[in-house]
Amino acid sequence: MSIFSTTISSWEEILETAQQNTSARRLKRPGQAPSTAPIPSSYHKLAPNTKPPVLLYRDSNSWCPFCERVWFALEEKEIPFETEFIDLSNKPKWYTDLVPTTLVPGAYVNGKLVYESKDILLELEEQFGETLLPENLEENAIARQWIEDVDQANGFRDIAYKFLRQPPEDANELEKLETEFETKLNQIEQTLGKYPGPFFLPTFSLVDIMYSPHLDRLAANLPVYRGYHIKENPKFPHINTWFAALKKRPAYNKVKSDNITNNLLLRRRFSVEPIGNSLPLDMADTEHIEYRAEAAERLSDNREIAISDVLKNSGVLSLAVDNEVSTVKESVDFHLRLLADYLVKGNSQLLPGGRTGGKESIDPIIAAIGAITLAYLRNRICAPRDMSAGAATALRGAIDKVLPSIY
Ligand SMILES: N[C@@H](CCC(=O)N[C@@H](CS)C(=O)NCC(=O)O)C(=O)O
Repeated sequence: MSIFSTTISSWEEILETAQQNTSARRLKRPGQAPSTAPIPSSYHKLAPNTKPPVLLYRDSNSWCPFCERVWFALEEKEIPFETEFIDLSNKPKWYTDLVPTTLVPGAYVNGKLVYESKDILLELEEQFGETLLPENLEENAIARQWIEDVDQANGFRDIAYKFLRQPPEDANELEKLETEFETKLNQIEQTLGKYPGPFFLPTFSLVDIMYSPHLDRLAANLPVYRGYHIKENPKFPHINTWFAALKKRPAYNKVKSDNITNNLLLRRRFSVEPIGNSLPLDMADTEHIEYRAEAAERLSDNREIAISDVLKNSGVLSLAVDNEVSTVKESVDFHLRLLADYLVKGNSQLLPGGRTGGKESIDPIIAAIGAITLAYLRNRICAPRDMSAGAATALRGAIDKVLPSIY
């Protein structure tokens, strides 16, 4: 019996159920990479046929921590914006002519060109009200000083990334870097303890936004690449309370990356070798219906792109018998649909019994195509480029359940 006889919903049915369970939507970008762009949560505030007040130039893979700061602030301040993606491996001349540093992020804020993440953040405060700076004058001055310090004066970022990316052969050097890094991290821990509440200042501010993309990446990567833990480390209670408070902010959950994306990126982009396993998935996110629905919505709504990407890049076509591409395509389609259906239905979706699952066992080539498709997708998905971090975690968690049922 063929696996295709397993009853699963149509793409249209899955999309409909998914959209009932999440408000997350993306803009399609036909023929372009990335194939979708986020829609700002504040878009509804924009009068019809008006341009958003901000145009953000950011990296096409959404990996850049500096761009993440700006996106975070735009979401917090509920400023509608448009995104233009810049391919950093092949920056267009118009962009390098426009922006003196040639780096992303860059932005037009009500027609004014601004670059350098810190300066864009301050410009947004200037033009849209100081909602992310304290009202109290003394605290306001401290915030501005700390914002200046994050990237330069306190040296935290340089040491942190050196520690993370240093080739591990030289054990002494690595130990020295770890000590220097911990000293810097301790300073952040002390700074977070200066005011009551979980944030750097009495209220959430640009200082939190300046630190979050970097501390997030370090907390995801250091355990895997250096065996060093920031999260759940009793040495850093304030930093851990700060992470927990960030996780409650909708804007943060929209713009952040997930641990696996961060882990894969470090290896691929910076060729750092892991010394341990990837961090376990956040199980709460894998069960969250809103995240599961978002992942299913993305997969269903963007299925043509997903299927052609799997066919082109995963190696499945090598399993085509007599060059019969349509059977491979059908199998890729089927397994993605099985996954999307499982995401919206959860454990009530009856999964196939696997290659050795008795009478209903699957044709081994079909099962192999399914296994490749899902294993490829697990590492291909990149948050927040393709979906939110929570949805990416739910998707990877669902793949971990579906994969063993087919192969
Ligand atoms: N100080 C800058 C740093 C920006 C930056 O380093 N951007 C990187 C991406 S993460 C970039 O544009 N790299 C492209 C290049 O170096 O050509 C800021 O805060 O905006």
